[in-house]
Amino acid sequence: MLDGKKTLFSGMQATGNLTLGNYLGALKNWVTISDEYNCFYSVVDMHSITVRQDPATLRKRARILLTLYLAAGLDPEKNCIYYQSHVSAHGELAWILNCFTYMGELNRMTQFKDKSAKHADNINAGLFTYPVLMAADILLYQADVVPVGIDQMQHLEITRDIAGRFNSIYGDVFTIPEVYLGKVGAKIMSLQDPSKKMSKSDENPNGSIYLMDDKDTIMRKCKRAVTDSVGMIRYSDDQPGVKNLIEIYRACTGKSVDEVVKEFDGKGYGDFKTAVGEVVAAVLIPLQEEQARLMADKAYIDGIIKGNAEKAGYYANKTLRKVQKKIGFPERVRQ
Ligand code: ATP
Ligand code: LTN
Repeated sequence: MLDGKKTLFSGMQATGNLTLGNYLGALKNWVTISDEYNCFYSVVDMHSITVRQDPATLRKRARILLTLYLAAGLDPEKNCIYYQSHVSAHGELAWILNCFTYMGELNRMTQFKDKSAKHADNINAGLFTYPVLMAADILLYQADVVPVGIDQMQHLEITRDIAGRFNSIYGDVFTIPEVYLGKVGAKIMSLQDPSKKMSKSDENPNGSIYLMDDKDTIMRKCKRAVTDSVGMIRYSDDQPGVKNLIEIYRACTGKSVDEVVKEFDGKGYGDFKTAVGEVVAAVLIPLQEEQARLMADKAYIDGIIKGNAEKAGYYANKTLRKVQKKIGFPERVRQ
């Protein structure tokens, strides 16, 4: 614990184009809670290569993601924003934790099942041990809380299990992290199929609003969103499409469900969808402008990348050395 504050860790993969789901379910919550914690926010590029990546595209997307963290409002002086691959302790701890994780545990992970079905030609060992690297990310910083969307809860559970197992053998080495679920926007669904989460790897681009979509595209996608034939704007599981649009509207405006339902009482789906498009655009367009401004300031961004990697490395190595000592690796010789 630093300055009496607890520690928070989270990360996002630099794969695909980020969606409104990533923003409302993750990034936006990160900004809201960042003052309360000592925060580490990583661009988890090592996780990205569990799926084949084009090198130039990965590099570009990683930088875009890092600047999006800043554009969303995370202050790089107060929050440690860095590339996972710049801190070698992640890979080192992941190897150690691999030896404390059971195949059976990893076999139960739904993300592994989903991703191996999607990438049947490349079911690599990294995809299988992905949650172990994620556990290493979190445990290296002794994180107390980890804000993620609902889809990542299972990975948080396995992290807690691995940490508890390690601690029960070697004493209190790791802080056992708690999951932090945002109250609003924890699961934004696809606009085309409200039974599926909005995802950057969806083949149907109309299902997702991308953070970089222009206003016309945002409006078009909202207008085309799948609803139902009920014709009433209600927050009900029987109307998953409408419920999802209400969720998006309230996450973008800060209004409550009741307020939204009242606001659109008696109105048709057409008006409602247009209003959803407007509030989404009002959130995304300024974000895009700020991201573009930051991206152009190369020296400033490079300074953040370097300084924060050093800071993250300092904390990560402290934990790594402790772990290495506990498990019996030979001490380093100091001259
Ligand atoms: P992929 O399609 O590649 O699996 P993804 O869009 O699901 O990617 P991740 O990189 O897995 O995104 O997630 C980054 C963060 O965004 C995580 O904390 C995740 O829980 C959150 N997130 C992703 N999609 C949604 C969504 N539809 N609603 C709310 N949160 C989401
Ligand atoms: N698996 C996460 C990304 C991720 C992460 C982490 C999130 C990697 N390491 C550590 C929180 C903490 C995802 O796909 N969203």
